[in-house]
Amino acid sequence: MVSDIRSNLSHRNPRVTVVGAGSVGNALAKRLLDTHLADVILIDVVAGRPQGIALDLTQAGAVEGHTRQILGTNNYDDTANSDVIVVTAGLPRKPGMTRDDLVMVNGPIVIETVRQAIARSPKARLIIVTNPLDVMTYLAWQGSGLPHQQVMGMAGVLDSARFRTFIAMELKVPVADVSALVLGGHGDLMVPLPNHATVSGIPLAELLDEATIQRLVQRTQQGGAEIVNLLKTGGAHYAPGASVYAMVEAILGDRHRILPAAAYLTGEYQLHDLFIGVPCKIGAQGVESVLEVSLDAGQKAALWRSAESVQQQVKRAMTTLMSPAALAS
Ligand code: TXD
Repeated sequence: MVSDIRSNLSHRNPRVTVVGAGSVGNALAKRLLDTHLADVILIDVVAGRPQGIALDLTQAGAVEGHTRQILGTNNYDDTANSDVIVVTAGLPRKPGMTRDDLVMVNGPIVIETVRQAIARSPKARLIIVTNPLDVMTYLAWQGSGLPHQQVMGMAGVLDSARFRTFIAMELKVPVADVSALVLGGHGDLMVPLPNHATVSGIPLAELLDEATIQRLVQRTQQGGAEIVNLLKTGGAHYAPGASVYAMVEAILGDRHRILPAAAYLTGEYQLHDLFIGVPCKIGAQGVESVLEVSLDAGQKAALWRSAESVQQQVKRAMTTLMSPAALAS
Protein backbone atom coordinates (compact mmCIF):
# COMPACT_ATOMS: atom_id res chain seq x y z
CA MET A 1 0.00 0.00 0.00
CA VAL A 2 2.69 2.44 1.02
CA SER A 3 4.74 1.61 -2.08
CA ASP A 4 1.65 2.38 -4.24
CA ILE A 5 1.47 5.82 -2.74
CA ARG A 6 5.22 6.29 -3.10
CA SER A 7 5.14 5.47 -6.80
CA ASN A 8 2.43 8.11 -7.22
CA LEU A 9 4.64 10.91 -5.86
CA SER A 10 5.38 12.98 -8.95
CA HIS A 11 8.84 14.39 -9.46
CA ARG A 12 7.40 17.63 -10.78
CA ASN A 13 5.10 18.60 -7.92
CA PRO A 14 6.56 20.76 -5.16
CA ARG A 15 7.58 18.52 -2.29
CA VAL A 16 7.43 19.35 1.42
CA THR A 17 8.87 17.10 4.12
CA VAL A 18 7.23 17.48 7.52
CA VAL A 19 9.38 16.01 10.30
CA GLY A 20 7.19 15.08 13.26
CA ALA A 21 3.73 13.58 12.74
CA GLY A 22 2.30 15.22 15.84
CA SER A 23 -0.40 17.85 16.25
CA VAL A 24 1.31 20.66 14.34
CA GLY A 25 2.86 18.44 11.66
CA ASN A 26 -0.48 16.82 10.95
CA ALA A 27 -2.34 20.14 10.81
CA LEU A 28 0.25 21.43 8.34
CA ALA A 29 0.10 18.27 6.22
CA LYS A 30 -3.67 18.51 6.00
CA ARG A 31 -3.53 22.14 4.95
CA LEU A 32 -0.89 21.44 2.29
CA LEU A 33 -3.14 18.75 0.83
CA ASP A 34 -6.41 20.70 1.16
CA THR A 35 -4.88 23.59 -0.82
CA HIS A 36 -3.22 21.27 -3.39
CA LEU A 37 0.06 23.10 -2.73
CA ALA A 38 2.55 20.25 -2.53
CA ASP A 39 3.18 16.55 -2.15
CA VAL A 40 3.89 15.81 1.49
CA ILE A 41 6.33 13.39 3.08
CA LEU A 42 5.45 12.99 6.74
CA ILE A 43 8.21 11.40 8.81
CA ASP A 44 8.34 10.48 12.48
CA VAL A 45 10.48 8.36 14.76
CA VAL A 46 7.42 6.36 15.90
CA ALA A 47 6.75 3.39 13.63
CA GLY A 48 3.28 3.44 12.11
CA ARG A 49 2.30 6.95 13.20
CA PRO A 50 3.15 8.82 9.98
CA GLN A 51 1.90 5.91 7.89
CA GLY A 52 -1.42 5.93 9.75
CA ILE A 53 -1.86 9.69 9.41
CA ALA A 54 -0.93 9.53 5.72
CA LEU A 55 -3.48 6.79 5.08
CA ASP A 56 -6.17 8.73 6.93
CA LEU A 57 -5.38 11.90 4.97
CA THR A 58 -5.29 9.97 1.70
CA GLN A 59 -8.79 8.71 2.47
CA ALA A 60 -9.85 12.27 3.30
CA GLY A 61 -8.57 13.13 -0.17
CA ALA A 62 -11.09 10.71 -1.67
CA VAL A 63 -13.81 12.95 -0.24
CA GLU A 64 -12.09 16.30 -0.65
CA GLY A 65 -10.57 15.68 -4.08
CA HIS A 66 -6.90 16.19 -3.22
CA THR A 67 -4.62 16.47 -6.23
CA ARG A 68 -1.42 16.01 -4.21
CA GLN A 69 -0.13 12.89 -2.48
CA ILE A 70 1.09 12.15 1.02
CA LEU A 71 3.60 9.51 2.07
CA GLY A 72 4.09 8.50 5.70
CA THR A 73 7.47 7.02 6.52
CA ASN A 74 10.21 6.41 9.10
CA ASN A 75 12.94 6.40 6.44
CA TYR A 76 14.74 9.62 5.46
CA ASP A 77 15.52 8.24 2.00
CA ASP A 78 11.85 8.88 1.19
CA THR A 79 12.32 12.60 1.84
CA ALA A 80 14.86 13.09 -0.96
CA ASN A 81 14.62 16.18 -3.17
CA SER A 82 12.25 18.11 -0.96
CA ASP A 83 11.87 21.81 -1.69
CA VAL A 84 10.97 22.69 1.89
CA ILE A 85 11.66 20.80 5.13
CA VAL A 86 9.61 21.69 8.19
CA VAL A 87 10.81 20.38 11.56
CA THR A 88 8.15 19.95 14.25
CA ALA A 89 9.86 16.96 15.92
CA GLY A 90 10.42 17.13 19.63
CA LEU A 91 9.08 16.44 23.05
CA PRO A 92 6.80 18.79 24.97
CA ARG A 93 7.99 20.53 28.14
CA LYS A 94 7.03 18.38 31.14
CA PRO A 95 6.07 19.85 34.53
CA GLY A 96 9.20 20.92 36.40
CA MET A 97 11.35 21.11 33.26
CA THR A 98 13.18 24.39 32.67
CA ARG A 99 13.66 25.93 29.22
CA ASP A 100 17.28 24.83 29.36
CA ASP A 101 16.19 21.25 30.09
CA LEU A 102 13.99 21.39 27.02
CA VAL A 103 16.90 22.68 24.92
CA MET A 104 18.94 19.64 25.93
CA VAL A 105 16.06 17.27 25.06
CA ASN A 106 14.93 18.81 21.77
CA GLY A 107 18.35 20.09 20.61
CA PRO A 108 19.75 16.66 19.72
CA ILE A 109 16.45 15.70 18.05
CA VAL A 110 16.42 18.81 15.87
CA ILE A 111 20.13 18.58 14.97
CA GLU A 112 19.85 14.91 14.02
CA THR A 113 16.59 15.17 12.04
CA VAL A 114 17.90 18.22 10.14
CA ARG A 115 21.15 16.41 9.28
CA GLN A 116 19.26 13.39 8.01
CA ALA A 117 16.83 15.45 5.96
CA ILE A 118 19.33 17.93 4.49
CA ALA A 119 21.66 15.11 3.45
CA ARG A 120 18.86 14.01 1.07
CA SER A 121 17.66 17.50 0.09
CA PRO A 122 20.72 19.75 0.13
CA LYS A 123 18.94 22.62 -1.64
CA ALA A 124 15.89 22.72 0.62
CA ARG A 125 14.68 25.69 2.59
CA LEU A 126 14.35 24.80 6.25
CA ILE A 127 11.59 25.96 8.61
CA ILE A 128 11.91 25.10 12.29
CA VAL A 129 8.85 24.91 14.54
CA THR A 130 10.14 22.94 17.55
CA ASN A 131 10.47 24.85 20.86
CA PRO A 132 12.37 26.66 22.25
CA LEU A 133 12.00 28.07 18.78
CA ASP A 134 14.79 30.61 18.40
CA VAL A 135 17.39 28.35 20.00
CA MET A 136 16.31 25.33 17.93
CA THR A 137 16.54 27.38 14.74
CA TYR A 138 20.16 28.29 15.51
CA LEU A 139 21.06 24.66 16.26
CA ALA A 140 19.26 23.52 13.09
CA TRP A 141 21.24 26.03 11.05
CA GLN A 142 24.49 24.81 12.59
CA GLY A 143 23.54 21.19 12.00
CA SER A 144 22.38 21.78 8.44
CA GLY A 145 25.44 23.53 7.02
CA LEU A 146 23.03 25.62 4.90
CA PRO A 147 23.45 29.33 4.16
CA HIS A 148 21.56 31.18 6.89
CA GLN A 149 19.12 32.65 4.35
CA GLN A 150 17.72 29.16 3.77
CA VAL A 151 16.92 28.62 7.45
CA MET A 152 14.12 30.27 9.43
CA GLY A 153 11.91 29.66 12.43
CA MET A 154 8.15 29.97 12.63
CA ALA A 155 6.71 31.92 15.54
CA GLY A 156 6.09 35.50 14.46
CA VAL A 157 3.30 34.64 12.05
CA LEU A 158 1.52 32.78 14.86
CA ASP A 159 2.16 35.39 17.55
CA SER A 160 1.05 38.18 15.18
CA ALA A 161 -2.06 36.19 14.25
CA ARG A 162 -2.91 35.90 17.93
CA PHE A 163 -2.42 39.64 18.47
CA ARG A 164 -4.57 40.40 15.40
CA THR A 165 -7.26 38.02 16.63
CA PHE A 166 -7.45 39.63 20.07
CA ILE A 167 -7.62 43.12 18.54
CA ALA A 168 -10.41 42.03 16.18
CA MET A 169 -12.35 40.37 19.03
CA GLU A 170 -12.05 43.52 21.16
CA LEU A 171 -13.19 45.86 18.38
CA LYS A 172 -15.74 43.39 16.95
CA VAL A 173 -14.33 43.80 13.43
CA PRO A 174 -13.17 41.19 10.90
CA VAL A 175 -9.63 40.02 11.62
CA ALA A 176 -8.81 40.57 7.93
CA ASP A 177 -8.99 44.33 8.61
CA VAL A 178 -6.36 44.11 11.36
CA SER A 179 -2.64 44.27 10.70
CA ALA A 180 -0.17 43.75 13.56
CA LEU A 181 3.38 42.67 14.22
CA VAL A 182 5.13 40.77 17.01
CA LEU A 183 8.94 40.66 17.21
CA GLY A 184 11.47 38.96 19.44
CA GLY A 185 11.89 35.45 20.76
CA HIS A 186 8.93 33.09 20.88
CA GLY A 187 7.97 32.97 24.55
CA ASP A 188 7.21 35.26 27.45
CA LEU A 189 9.75 37.79 26.17
CA MET A 190 8.15 38.30 22.76
CA VAL A 191 7.62 41.94 21.79
CA PRO A 192 4.18 42.83 20.37
CA LEU A 193 4.31 46.25 18.67
CA PRO A 194 0.97 48.03 19.21
CA ASN A 195 2.29 51.23 17.62
CA HIS A 196 2.69 49.32 14.33
CA ALA A 197 -0.82 47.82 14.52
CA THR A 198 -3.55 49.25 12.32
CA VAL A 199 -7.19 48.55 11.56
CA SER A 200 -7.91 49.35 7.92
CA GLY A 201 -5.07 51.86 8.09
CA ILE A 202 -6.20 53.48 11.38
CA PRO A 203 -3.54 53.34 14.13
CA LEU A 204 -4.65 51.12 17.02
CA ALA A 205 -4.11 53.92 19.58
CA GLU A 206 -6.93 55.88 17.91
CA LEU A 207 -9.34 53.00 18.50
CA LEU A 208 -8.43 51.57 21.91
CA ASP A 209 -7.18 53.09 25.17
CA GLU A 210 -3.72 52.24 26.50
CA ALA A 211 -4.95 49.95 29.28
CA THR A 212 -6.94 47.84 26.82
CA ILE A 213 -4.01 47.66 24.42
CA GLN A 214 -1.73 46.46 27.23
CA ARG A 215 -4.28 43.80 28.18
CA LEU A 216 -4.26 42.52 24.58
CA VAL A 217 -0.44 42.60 24.51
CA GLN A 218 -0.29 40.46 27.64
CA ARG A 219 -2.89 38.05 26.33
CA THR A 220 -0.79 37.68 23.15
CA GLN A 221 2.33 36.97 25.21
CA GLN A 222 0.41 34.24 27.04
CA GLY A 223 -1.36 33.06 23.87
CA GLY A 224 0.13 29.57 23.83
CA ALA A 225 -0.34 28.98 27.57
CA GLU A 226 -4.01 30.07 27.38
CA ILE A 227 -4.71 27.26 24.92
CA VAL A 228 -2.64 24.69 26.84
CA ASN A 229 -4.61 25.55 30.00
CA LEU A 230 -7.91 25.07 28.19
CA LEU A 231 -6.92 21.82 26.49
CA LYS A 232 -5.21 20.31 29.60
CA THR A 233 -3.20 17.96 27.34
CA GLY A 234 -1.39 19.06 24.18
CA GLY A 235 -1.20 22.54 22.74
CA ALA A 236 -2.33 24.72 19.86
CA HIS A 237 -1.95 23.16 16.44
CA TYR A 238 -4.40 24.64 13.92
CA ALA A 239 -3.05 28.19 14.14
CA PRO A 240 0.59 26.99 14.24
CA GLY A 241 -0.08 24.73 11.24
CA ALA A 242 -1.71 27.58 9.32
CA SER A 243 1.22 29.85 10.22
CA VAL A 244 3.89 27.46 8.91
CA TYR A 245 1.74 26.97 5.84
CA ALA A 246 1.89 30.73 5.11
CA MET A 247 5.70 30.53 5.15
CA VAL A 248 5.81 27.40 2.98
CA GLU A 249 3.45 29.03 0.51
CA ALA A 250 5.58 32.20 0.39
CA ILE A 251 8.61 30.05 -0.48
CA LEU A 252 7.01 27.72 -3.01
CA GLY A 253 5.14 30.60 -4.67
CA ASP A 254 8.22 32.88 -4.55
CA ARG A 255 5.85 35.48 -3.16
CA HIS A 256 8.32 37.91 -1.55
CA ARG A 257 5.88 38.20 1.37
CA ILE A 258 6.68 40.30 4.41
CA LEU A 259 6.23 37.90 7.33
CA PRO A 260 7.74 37.91 10.80
CA ALA A 261 10.08 34.94 11.22
CA ALA A 262 13.08 33.92 13.27
CA ALA A 263 15.91 34.98 10.94
CA TYR A 264 19.67 35.20 11.31
CA LEU A 265 20.80 38.70 12.20
CA THR A 266 24.06 40.24 11.10
CA GLY A 267 23.79 43.64 12.77
CA GLU A 268 20.12 44.44 12.18
CA TYR A 269 18.60 45.89 15.37
CA GLN A 270 22.24 45.99 16.57
CA LEU A 271 22.10 42.23 17.08
CA HIS A 272 24.59 39.68 15.75
CA ASP A 273 24.84 35.93 15.35
CA LEU A 274 21.42 34.78 16.50
CA PHE A 275 18.04 33.82 15.11
CA ILE A 276 15.17 35.88 16.49
CA GLY A 277 11.76 37.07 15.31
CA VAL A 278 11.93 40.03 12.91
CA PRO A 279 10.00 41.05 9.80
CA CYS A 280 11.46 39.33 6.73
CA LYS A 281 10.86 39.24 3.03
CA ILE A 282 10.28 35.57 2.22
CA GLY A 283 10.45 34.02 -1.24
CA ALA A 284 11.91 31.08 -3.13
CA GLN A 285 15.41 31.66 -1.79
CA GLY A 286 14.18 31.73 1.81
CA VAL A 287 14.79 34.90 3.81
CA GLU A 288 15.51 37.46 1.08
CA SER A 289 16.00 40.33 3.48
CA VAL A 290 15.41 41.41 7.06
CA LEU A 291 13.43 44.61 7.55
CA GLU A 292 14.25 47.04 10.32
CA VAL A 293 11.21 48.82 11.75
CA SER A 294 11.46 51.79 14.08
CA LEU A 295 11.26 50.86 17.76
CA ASP A 296 10.85 53.11 20.77
CA ALA A 297 13.33 52.83 23.65
CA GLY A 298 11.15 50.39 25.60
CA GLN A 299 10.64 48.11 22.59
CA LYS A 300 14.35 48.16 21.76
CA ALA A 301 15.19 47.22 25.35
CA ALA A 302 12.57 44.44 25.28
CA LEU A 303 13.95 43.04 22.01
CA TRP A 304 17.50 43.09 23.38
CA ARG A 305 16.35 41.40 26.60
CA SER A 306 14.68 38.71 24.55
CA ALA A 307 17.80 38.37 22.36
CA GLU A 308 20.06 38.07 25.40
CA SER A 309 17.99 35.22 26.79
CA VAL A 310 18.08 33.40 23.42
CA GLN A 311 21.84 33.94 23.09
CA GLN A 312 22.54 32.57 26.57
CA GLN A 313 20.57 29.41 25.81
CA VAL A 314 22.31 29.04 22.42
CA LYS A 315 25.72 29.40 24.04
CA ARG A 316 25.00 26.69 26.61
CA ALA A 317 23.51 24.40 23.97
CA MET A 318 26.40 24.88 21.54
CA THR A 319 28.93 24.05 24.26
CA THR A 320 27.15 20.83 25.17
CA LEU A 321 25.62 19.66 21.90
CA MET A 322 28.02 20.88 19.22
CA SER A 323 31.34 20.27 20.98
CA PRO A 324 33.76 17.95 19.14
CA ALA A 325 33.04 15.22 21.72
CA ALA A 326 29.28 15.54 21.30
CA LEU A 327 29.59 15.54 17.52
CA ALA A 328 31.73 12.41 17.61
CA SER A 329 29.20 10.49 19.71
O1 TXD B 1 5.13 28.90 17.23
C1 TXD B 1 5.74 27.87 17.37
N1 TXD B 1 6.97 27.75 16.91
C2 TXD B 1 5.12 26.72 18.04
C3 TXD B 1 6.00 25.65 18.45
C4 TXD B 1 3.72 26.53 18.07
C5 TXD B 1 3.19 25.33 18.47
C6 TXD B 1 4.01 24.19 18.85
N2 TXD B 1 5.38 24.54 19.07
C7 TXD B 1 6.33 23.43 19.23
O2 TXD B 1 6.32 22.60 18.08
C8 TXD B 1 6.02 22.50 20.38
O3 TXD B 1 6.45 23.06 21.60
C9 TXD B 1 6.84 21.29 19.97
O4 TXD B 1 8.21 21.50 20.27
C10 TXD B 1 6.70 21.26 18.44
C11 TXD B 1 5.66 20.28 17.93
O5 TXD B 1 4.45 20.50 18.59
P1 TXD B 1 3.29 19.38 18.54
O6 TXD B 1 2.15 19.90 19.31
O7 TXD B 1 3.08 18.96 17.13
O8 TXD B 1 4.00 18.21 19.33
P2 TXD B 1 3.63 16.65 19.32
O9 TXD B 1 2.19 16.46 18.98
O10 TXD B 1 4.17 16.10 20.58
O11 TXD B 1 4.47 16.07 18.08
C12 TXD B 1 5.84 15.96 18.07
C13 TXD B 1 6.18 14.78 17.19
C14 TXD B 1 5.71 13.44 17.74
O12 TXD B 1 4.94 12.74 16.78
C15 TXD B 1 7.01 12.69 18.04
O13 TXD B 1 6.92 11.28 17.85
C16 TXD B 1 7.94 13.32 17.01
O14 TXD B 1 7.62 14.69 17.05
N3 TXD B 1 9.35 13.10 17.27
C17 TXD B 1 10.23 12.82 16.29
N4 TXD B 1 10.07 12.71 14.97
C18 TXD B 1 11.15 12.40 14.24
N5 TXD B 1 12.38 12.19 14.77
C19 TXD B 1 12.58 12.31 16.10
N6 TXD B 1 13.79 12.11 16.62
C20 TXD B 1 11.47 12.64 16.93
N7 TXD B 1 11.31 12.80 18.26
C21 TXD B 1 10.02 13.08 18.47
